[in-house]
Amino acid sequence: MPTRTTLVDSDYVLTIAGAVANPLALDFAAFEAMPNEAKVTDVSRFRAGRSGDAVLLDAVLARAEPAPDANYATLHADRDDFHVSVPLADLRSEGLIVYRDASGPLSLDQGGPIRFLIRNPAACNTGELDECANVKYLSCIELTTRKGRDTRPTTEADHAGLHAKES
Ligand SMILES: Nc1nc2c(c(=O)[nH]1)N[C@H]1C(S)=C(S)[C@@H](COP(=O)(O)O)O[C@H]1N2
Ligand SMILES: [Mo]
Repeated sequence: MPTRTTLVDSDYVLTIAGAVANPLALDFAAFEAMPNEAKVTDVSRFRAGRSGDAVLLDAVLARAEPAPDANYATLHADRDDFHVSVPLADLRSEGLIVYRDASGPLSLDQGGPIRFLIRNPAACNTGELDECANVKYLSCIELTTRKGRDTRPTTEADHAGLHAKES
């Protein structure tokens, strides 16, 4: 369960930080203002049960200008202290940032206001880009040279525990 049940202004802002020439702080209006070719509408096309519209991770990173030695992306969810760190090269073409649904910012029960989504994830705990990397309540994408913090569950028991807590 999320630690807070209410949302504060900073929950609506995604920061892009670390090994980038141009750090960013993106709010709802900034996502909306991205060009159409940077957008993916209706992510239920990729993932049954998910809803909302997204922007391409790659389009956001292009604005942030990753440093040549940025090898890893760490996806931070401050809200519940959940973190995932994956190789940037693998992630670039797969990553979507879901930020809205039909009525406005993505709802909390969908993992909003901002949620990471991998187009074709591996099953939980079977690879770097697995379902567990679909980080909810995304607050920051941090680029680094080496692998960063990763709190994904690694055992079946931890998984069962985390999933029980989610539902
Ligand atoms: N912030 C946050 N994101 C998270 C998690 C979490 O505990 N906290 N669990 C992950 C795991 S282990 C999985 S399998 C998926 C589950 O997504 P779903 O509940 O939408 O099916 O969310 C991932 N994203
Ligand atoms: Mo998971």
